[in-house]
Amino acid sequence: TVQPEWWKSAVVYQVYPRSFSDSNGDGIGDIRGIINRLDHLEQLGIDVIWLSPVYRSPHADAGYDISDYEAIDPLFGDLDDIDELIADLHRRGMRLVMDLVVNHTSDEHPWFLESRSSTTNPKRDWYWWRDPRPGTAPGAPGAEPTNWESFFSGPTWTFDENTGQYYLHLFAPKQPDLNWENPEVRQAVYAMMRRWLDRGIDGFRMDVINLISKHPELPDAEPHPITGRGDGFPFYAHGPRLHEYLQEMRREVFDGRDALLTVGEMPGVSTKEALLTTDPTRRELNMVFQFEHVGLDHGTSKFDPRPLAPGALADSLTKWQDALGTTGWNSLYLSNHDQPRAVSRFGNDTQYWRESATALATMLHLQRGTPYVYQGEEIGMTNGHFPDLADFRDLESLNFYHQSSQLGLLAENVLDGMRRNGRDNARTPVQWNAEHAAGFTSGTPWIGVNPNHSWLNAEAQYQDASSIYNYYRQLIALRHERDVVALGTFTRVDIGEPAVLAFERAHSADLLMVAVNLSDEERFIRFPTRWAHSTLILSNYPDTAEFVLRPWEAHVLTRR
Ligand code: TEU
Ligand code: CA
Repeated sequence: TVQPEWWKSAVVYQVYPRSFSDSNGDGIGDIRGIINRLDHLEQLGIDVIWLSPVYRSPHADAGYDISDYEAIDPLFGDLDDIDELIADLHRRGMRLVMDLVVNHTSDEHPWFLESRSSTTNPKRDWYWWRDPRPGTAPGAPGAEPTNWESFFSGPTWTFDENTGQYYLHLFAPKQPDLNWENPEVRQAVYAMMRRWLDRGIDGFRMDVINLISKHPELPDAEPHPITGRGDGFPFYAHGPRLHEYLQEMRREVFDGRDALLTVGEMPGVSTKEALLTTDPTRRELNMVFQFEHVGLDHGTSKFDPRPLAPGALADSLTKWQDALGTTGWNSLYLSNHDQPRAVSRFGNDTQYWRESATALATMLHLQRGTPYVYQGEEIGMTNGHFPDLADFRDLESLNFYHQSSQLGLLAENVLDGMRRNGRDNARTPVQWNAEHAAGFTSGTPWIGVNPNHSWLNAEAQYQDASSIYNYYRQLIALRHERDVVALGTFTRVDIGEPAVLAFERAHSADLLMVAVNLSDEERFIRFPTRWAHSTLILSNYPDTAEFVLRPWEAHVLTRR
């Protein structure tokens, strides 16, 4: 029989380097800081680190704006540090996946500097240059070639005086979109990827990879009554050549190498597109990050959060389990550097902090797919503390705030939305101990440390058998010990309580039943009779009560 791919039984841990661990006291995390903390990850049992960008960058979007794909930003260290990290990880039996941000570069990347220098430059066509809209004054509002709203507020086009044309940027003006229609662009990207793999890395997390193929005609969107701009998503996402590009990348970069981990970040992806991308017979990617469950609480925008209906999260995740089934493959995540903290968003970070953090982890890690742990999640870190506007750092939040009065929104409401759903929540320093700056830095951290580090920190959890950290260790160990966790089928079991997610996993004769109460209330439950004689193998409460799951209680049962 064929061995299943290694990444099916792996657990990935995302490191956001800026906020993980600072080794030199400048207040910004760095690669040496990661090397110094590898015991924490090895003890946890994780198999892979996904490292957010550490490449040379002007940091307009915290490193997701890259000016040199093959150099390390001096803020984070140098190539020797990366080589040491790779060697150290491999020595410990762990792997390294790097972030690949190739929908766009920085406007300071030499490719773009050349491209913008003249309309006849050989790299002109490496980016999306277009004339102003006919009959308008170039550079004036409304003269943009399309009316699309960018992810970070404002138009997706910036006028360049020098050549009288606009360039496209789906994100910030400092993040011009590469033109993947041009085969030279694709070959340059593939060559760069091959050099990283030759260096010894084990895969890529591909930033907004579903945006690389655009609708070639660039049609206008339905305009918003105030801004005149609209959502161009149908025209710049999942374009006609996406799957062709992914298959080409597979051939040009991955073929002939040991199995790698490839995960595509795909905001707005449908189950149908995700299945096309992850069906192994189509030879594209191993898995994708879908966004449905992290959009459930969005109102008119992500900064207008709405309460979640009980069961909404469970229903959405179940839908994805069923849709990808045994053909595709899911990546399982509740948080990352772009999302608020999972325990604050989906759990109860006060009264049931420990219970809800462990319940959510149980629900996620025992589904079919590859789970991702975002740094700090394993100790139950909560949303940050941002009393004033000046406490925020992220351009997405700040840009939105500055254009919000135009939209008739109240500043205080927008600030509240930023506190709830802003990306800075995930970017406060990892809380290592109760000391200065939570042990993250000896200097002044680039963003405020959460004051709750006095009690919420890694050191306090290592020795405590009932801690969130030690619960994650058990969950991860379970995946490594029993094939059913990675490879079993998933079947939801309706136990008549929408706030309880119960499901069976089956792999040959090995069976698991997982039941998680995703609410603050006690819920009565009855398992199907076939589970009458079973063994409880994991729970997040110290004892069990019959027929009832207490708030955020999780049970894992097995039978043969
Ligand atoms: O994010 C893409 C994305 O669509 C969103 O998650 C985005 O961050 C935003 O929150 C939408 O409201 C990826 C990266 O993960 C993110 O950090 C980058 O800012 C972005 O691409 C651009 O590279
Ligand atoms: Ca540093």
